[in-house]
Amino acid sequence: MCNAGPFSFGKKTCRSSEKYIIFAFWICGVLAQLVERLVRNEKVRSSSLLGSTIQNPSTAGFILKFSLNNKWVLITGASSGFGAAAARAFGGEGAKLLLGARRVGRLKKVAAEAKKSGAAEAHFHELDVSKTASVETFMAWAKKKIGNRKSAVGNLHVLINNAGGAHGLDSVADGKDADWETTFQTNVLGILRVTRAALPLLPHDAGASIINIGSVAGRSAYAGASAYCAAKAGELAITRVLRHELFGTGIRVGTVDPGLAETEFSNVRFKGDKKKASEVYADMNPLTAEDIAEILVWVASRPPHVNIDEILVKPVDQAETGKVYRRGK
Ligand code: NDP
Ligand code: 8X3
Repeated sequence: MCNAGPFSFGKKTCRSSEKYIIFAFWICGVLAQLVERLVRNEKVRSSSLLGSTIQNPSTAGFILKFSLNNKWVLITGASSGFGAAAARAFGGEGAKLLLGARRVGRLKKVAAEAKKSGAAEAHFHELDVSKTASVETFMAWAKKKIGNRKSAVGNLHVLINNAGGAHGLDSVADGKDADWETTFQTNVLGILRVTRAALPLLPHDAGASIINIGSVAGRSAYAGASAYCAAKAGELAITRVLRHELFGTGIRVGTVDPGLAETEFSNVRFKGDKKKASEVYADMNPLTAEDIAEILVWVASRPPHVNIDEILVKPVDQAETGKVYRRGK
């Protein structure tokens, strides 16, 4: 017999077969400890870790990440800006995409880009979030795509309520009804309609997420943005209400609130006036659509027990809504 100990066998030398047996026992012990530690982590951290992957075993413990590979991700307003960049970014994670917006030609292009970046599937369908009938038709289509998984609950893991924007920069005194109405129809009622229709598709206790796109405008005021500030404050309120209403379901709810980002946003706000739109970002470094897409992927891929409630993200050159540092040329 030789002395115990994994590698040092004491004074006596073991025969090589005994060494192998002891080494095998030692390896089994280490593996058992690792598995036990992982199981303990899962029990503590989450009621269900379906879809989680062990990303990085380290001395600090296991870092768990919710894998987006082959998960269904629905993005509204996917034809440009944040939505299009998010489609490419979630595609890069191997997700299965359901993309909606009014410009179907643009969606087709975005879906092809997302496939190229690695999406397991990328489907698109016309969607106008300002119309209940359109939202319901879109969600019926989405349900069909996701397919019957022989389960009462759905299989949609990520809903991104991104469609929206600002219309005009008039003071209240000069405000136009059409601008105000469109702003509320898309940024506020759009989120409510899409979320109501999508909720039956979101599985409970399985790491599903609803991520709404808010804005710095929902947290502070600037002249000319009364309806937009009110609408994005409404988005923030809806997100917080959903957090209460979905409490206990395991469905995560959060908002990502960007500052100035160069997309088609200002072009839409100024109704196609490209000069006015480009002045918004002149001589400063705005956020990009990709910056936001990366954050969306990060939020959705946290372990299922982690809810990122609210993220406020601004360019370094923007301290407040109206306070922008212009660098000069
Ligand atoms: P874009 O104008 O590039 O994208 C807006 C997207 O929303 C488009 O895909 C558009 O698609 C879609 N959309 C607009 N109205 C509707 C509708 N009625 N039904 C369906 N889709 C609609 O701008 P951003 O990417 O910047 O904007 C995305 C979101 O981010 C918006 O909610 C915006 O308020 C918000 N935001 C933007 C910031 C910025 O500085 N850029 C900062 C903070 C928040 P289509 O026209 O094809 O329907
Ligand atoms: C868009 C950002 O500052 O133009 O929501 O309102 S801002």
